[in-house]
Amino acid sequence: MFKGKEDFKQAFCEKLETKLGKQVDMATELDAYRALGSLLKDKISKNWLRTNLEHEKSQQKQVYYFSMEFLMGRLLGNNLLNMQVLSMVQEGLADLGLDLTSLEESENDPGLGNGGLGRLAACFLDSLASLGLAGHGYGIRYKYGMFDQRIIDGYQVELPDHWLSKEFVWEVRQPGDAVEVRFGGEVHGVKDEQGNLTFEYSNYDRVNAVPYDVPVAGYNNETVNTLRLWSAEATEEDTLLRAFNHQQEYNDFLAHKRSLESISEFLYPDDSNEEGKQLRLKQEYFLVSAGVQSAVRAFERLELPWSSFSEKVALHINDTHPALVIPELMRILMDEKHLGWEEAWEITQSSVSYTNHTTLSEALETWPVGLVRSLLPRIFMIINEINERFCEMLWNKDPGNFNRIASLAIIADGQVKMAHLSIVGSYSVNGVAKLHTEILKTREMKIFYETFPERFNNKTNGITHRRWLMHANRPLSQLITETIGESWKEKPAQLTDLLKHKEDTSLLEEIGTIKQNNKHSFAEFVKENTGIVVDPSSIFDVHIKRLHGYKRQLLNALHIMYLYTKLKADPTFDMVPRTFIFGAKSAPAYHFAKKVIKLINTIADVVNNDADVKDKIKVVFLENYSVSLAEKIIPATNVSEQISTASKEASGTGNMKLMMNGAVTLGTLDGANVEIYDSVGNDNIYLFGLSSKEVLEYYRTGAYSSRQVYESDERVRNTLDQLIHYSPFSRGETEFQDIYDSLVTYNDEFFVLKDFASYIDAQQKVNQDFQNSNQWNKKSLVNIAHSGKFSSDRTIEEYASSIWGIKPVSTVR
Ligand code: NBG
Repeated sequence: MFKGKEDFKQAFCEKLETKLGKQVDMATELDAYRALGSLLKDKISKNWLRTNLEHEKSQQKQVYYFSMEFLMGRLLGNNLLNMQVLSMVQEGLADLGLDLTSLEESENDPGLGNGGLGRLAACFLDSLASLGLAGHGYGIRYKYGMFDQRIIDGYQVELPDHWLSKEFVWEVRQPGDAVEVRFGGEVHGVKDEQGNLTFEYSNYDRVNAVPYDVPVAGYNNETVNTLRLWSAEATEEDTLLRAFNHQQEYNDFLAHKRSLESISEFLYPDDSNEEGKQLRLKQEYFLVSAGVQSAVRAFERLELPWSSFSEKVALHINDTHPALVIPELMRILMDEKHLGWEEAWEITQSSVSYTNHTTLSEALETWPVGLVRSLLPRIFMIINEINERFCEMLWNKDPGNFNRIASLAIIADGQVKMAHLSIVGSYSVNGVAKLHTEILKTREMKIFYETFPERFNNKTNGITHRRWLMHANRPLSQLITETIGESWKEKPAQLTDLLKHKEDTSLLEEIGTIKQNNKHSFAEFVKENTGIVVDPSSIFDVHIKRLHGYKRQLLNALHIMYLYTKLKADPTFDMVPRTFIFGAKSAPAYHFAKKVIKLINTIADVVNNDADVKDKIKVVFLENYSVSLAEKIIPATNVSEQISTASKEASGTGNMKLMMNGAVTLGTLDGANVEIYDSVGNDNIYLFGLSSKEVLEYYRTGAYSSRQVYESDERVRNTLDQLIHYSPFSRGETEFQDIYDSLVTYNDEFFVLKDFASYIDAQQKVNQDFQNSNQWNKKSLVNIAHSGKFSSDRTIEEYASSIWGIKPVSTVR
């Protein structure tokens, strides 16, 4: 690393010169960021090579985490932290007249993910490296990541995300490791000399998968793993060996090339929603085929028999998107390595493990048989064979039970069911929070659970405390260290030591002061970016996540309308001033969600401009919610809104980041909220609403009537009527009629009205409790203290020991 500050400064100036041909006084912030980033990458590369050599030498089992999404967020700060040079670099830059924070802001957010699922993958990579485990990510290098959200006239507008425009300094293009991926064409069965059937392909399209490797450096150790992002390019044969006789041929060639390269062009901006588009299936197979080929190559370098494949390689699939790993590995083992079905199946099934991230039916992937057959003919044959053998096994176990076979089959009703393929082809299926896993076992995947009980297990999600506490909230992190020592950084479970100090009033005051300071800085940010002036002593009440019906931003919005109306009617109504902060992107085609964004912005407009209430309520909708924005909001939050309809949120991870920063959860007993509640106890969380059992029972019986709630509860009625009758919110327009209809006419799928009364009560309690700052700070402390359990280090340790069977390779701990 660097010998000291002076050494760093010299290296930095040299880098500016050699990379950019500039001196410090000529460099812009972007220049300085690029120089600093590549300097760090050079430094990381030594350990990167060392890690790879060590893995090869020790023949360490390698985990490949296949995910269509890696929502990494900015890497500069994270790498400085993990390499333990943050303060030194900050000081060195300051000597040169540069401000590290501004440099960090120059980095584009690599937003290669939608939300929780992609961010989880990023936290996992950080934990794998920090625990010295050999685990790597395989993903796609989308040219355009998650869209850039703008709010215009209250509506969401999507702009392309040009994240590569500033150069992504961390990546290394590795054309030498490119592999070919094939689509379409025909498959022929051919008998070889021994009379064995083999398969040949013809007339297919091929595309080059070129890897770009990003180093993932562990915290305070020498491990550097790899995030390998694949990019689609036309093959050399397709581009070079052509003579164009006519303009038309050239045009056709360009169109063909463009269509091949479009595979890695953009990320589908749909969260928990399956779109079923052909290009998406191409993307999935592209990732899978490139990744499996590359993992197989690495295994072959060990020169071991195929029977030891699963001792050396673990292929993990992040939801069903990469489920084609199963037939692709079968294809390679059979068609290229000439293994028989039985042996190939044994290897595949003992190497693949699968995480389920949702029970929402609209998110469960299925693909039309015709599409899979034409796009991936050989893969389809293999899926078909897997299905037939599986159905035969079911039949032998329980002859005549057609219903069971029909409900478990991988191919049924003209569709390939990816979740079924994933369960049948893997040795481990895990849910992401206790409640979610329970729902999988007892409801959504009940019959599968009965068929393969030993495969099912729970791994409650986690988040990296390095990014979300140590980096995002340095003052709090320092206070914790002053109070309980340094070791929580390596063993976050030790945060519980804070509990010994929960009666220490001066510590509680310091926790309050840090929160207050964070709120001040955040208020500045809000003012600069939105023009809205918010009061840092008001309660910062935060709802940040994708916009989705089940996440119920609408419930929050209706409650603000209710409060506003109450304040207007009774100006003496006593409440602690409250700032409601939202950050949320909606899928571009999700019209209802977009309407909710418009409603929130309309409420903001009304409330923020009404002199009668504006000291009491402010509403801020922040544009373009992203990892880097989350890092600013979370340390400044008092109240964490986790108000999904019980049973719908598989886990949630924002809930964990917020508690780790001392916010108190206001939530339903859903996802990981249940485990947060178990940890912090009743006094340190605000619960409300239906339980998951009640919700599921209502769905089963159909006994819920939202109209009944509407008619019997005046508060509900008065609030909802303002959506459609003349009011400051509707302004006489019919814009919000569809929201009203979804709640009243179409029976409120997500029980917003049913939970409204108990939400009001819980909010009222927050309002009261916040007034006792000592007690409130104590709640903060208890939340921080119990958040160590939700570190992704704990989660990854569980995956490592009970799914992948791997141990740390090298670590200086
Ligand atoms: C999401 C769930 C969240 C969960 C994350 C990470 C999908 C399909 N699922 O509740 O909705 O926290 O996955 O597990 O994006």
